[in-house]
Amino acid sequence: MATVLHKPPPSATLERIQAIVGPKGWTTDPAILAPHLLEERGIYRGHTALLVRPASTAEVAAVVRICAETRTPVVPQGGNTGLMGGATPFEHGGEILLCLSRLNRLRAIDPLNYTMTAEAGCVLAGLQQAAEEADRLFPLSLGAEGTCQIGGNLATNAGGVQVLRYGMARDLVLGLEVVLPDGNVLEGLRGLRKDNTGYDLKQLFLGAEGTLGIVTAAVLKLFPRPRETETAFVSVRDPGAAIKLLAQVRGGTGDAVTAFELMSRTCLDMVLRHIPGTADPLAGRHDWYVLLDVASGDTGGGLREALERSLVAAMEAGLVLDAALAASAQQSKAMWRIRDSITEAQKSEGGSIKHDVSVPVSSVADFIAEASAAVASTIPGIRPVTFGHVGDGNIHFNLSQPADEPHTGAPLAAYLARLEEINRIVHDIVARMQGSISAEHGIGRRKFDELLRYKSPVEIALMRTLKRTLDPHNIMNPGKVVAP
Ligand code: FAD
Ligand code: 2HG
Ligand code: ZN
Repeated sequence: MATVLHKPPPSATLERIQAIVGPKGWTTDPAILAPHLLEERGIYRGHTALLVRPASTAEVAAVVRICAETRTPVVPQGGNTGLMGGATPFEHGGEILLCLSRLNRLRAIDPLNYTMTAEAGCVLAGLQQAAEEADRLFPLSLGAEGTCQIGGNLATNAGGVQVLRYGMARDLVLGLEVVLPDGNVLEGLRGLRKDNTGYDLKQLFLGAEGTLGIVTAAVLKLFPRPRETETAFVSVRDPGAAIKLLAQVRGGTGDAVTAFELMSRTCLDMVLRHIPGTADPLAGRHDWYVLLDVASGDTGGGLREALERSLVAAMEAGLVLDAALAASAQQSKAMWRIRDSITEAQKSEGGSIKHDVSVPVSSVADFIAEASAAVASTIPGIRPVTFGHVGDGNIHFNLSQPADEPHTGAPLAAYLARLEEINRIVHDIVARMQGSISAEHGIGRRKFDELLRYKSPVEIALMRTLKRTLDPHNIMNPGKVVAP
């Protein structure tokens, strides 16, 4: 694991930064700092001498200019929901933490251009709502949407549940404003669909996890709002049947599938056990389920019939065992609550060794079968919590500790100590299937070493060249993603 050795910045540097943002823009209060220093799953707990909250791009730029001059490393933080430890400062306390939460204005919305211009600290759910009020759709959607911020979404190139139809976060950006590691501002807030003037610079910062600059605002793509949406909770024979079902429903509904999520019975059981108010949408017990949405701009009601026809055909073909179609928006919400609660529910089931991987969609079933067998023979009783955005070939292959051992103390520590061994088994299978060891969560600190192992030397060298060129003093979120 790469650690950067630093000591807390001198007080003169901190005072200069404090003067830029004014009394409302910084804190050293341990009680306020505490949640910002703890990573989502509690895996990392960092330290900092200063949390700074600039209220404008100009303030971010002025702070970063001082950081560049004094060689003070800076960790950008959005909603702190990232799963790779990227937003948590290191334990040495030498970095300042820069939170974007006060940079939260919706600068413009242009329904005819199908765009909105939002500052980095806007909470994702708020932007979805603002788009809806303008009779438009902003399609980025994920379980953490009530807390995560658009700056964090763009910095991690977040995926979520509608990638199948609308793409990843990077596909939703037309223009970007970024504070560079020397404090200069890249002013790229253009709302153009066509702009072929050389390198697409914004793409460098999307998915860079704050290692090349601080995203301060973006021009985001909007879409027409669907007029009809149908949700189905379906039990399927096995993961292979789920993949065939996807192809069948895409074909049968005029490619109207917007979300297609697989989950195992283990996931459903954990949710039903730990999340109050959830209920199994189907009567019998099954091993595998799919939750899917189809949506269309029509209001004629034909979509539900088309979905029903596809599901009946899939039942006759033995792919689908049972299905429930949501009869109301409320029922659809209840089905989605099950899916969105898996991460939370899994927290109550002892240690978890997570893998966020992707393989070609056609290899999803083989991956699940092979990886499940491999880990079961390594740790008897290990519980694969297998779910994810299989329409994108993205599987969350999270491995919970065996049920029959204590989930605290030495047994928990012993289980988590096998992280590297289990990562190797799972990631080697992924690599053999030409997949990715991080489909959507990024690299951060957690997968820093894994990236070196699985990315080609040419790619790593190019990434390092970019890092050195843009951030020559290595002050932007050092020790995350790739070292210079
Ligand atoms: P943070 O966690 O604050 O930061 C993440 C990274 O981005 C850090 O490296 C940070 O330094 C950097 N960063 C933050 N803001 C900026 C900025 N303005 N400029 C430059 N760098 C910045 N992820 C998915 O992809 N798909 C999912 O379906 C999904 N579901 C989730 C469900 C739950 C319940 C949870 C807890 C997490 C989920 N995530 C998912 C992970 C997480 O929500 C996303 O990675 C999200 O995009 C992070 O946004 P954030 O604002 O919380 O960023
Ligand atoms: C999801 O799809 C998220 O719900 C979180 O990406 C996955 O908990 C996880 O590993
Ligand atoms: Zn996910």
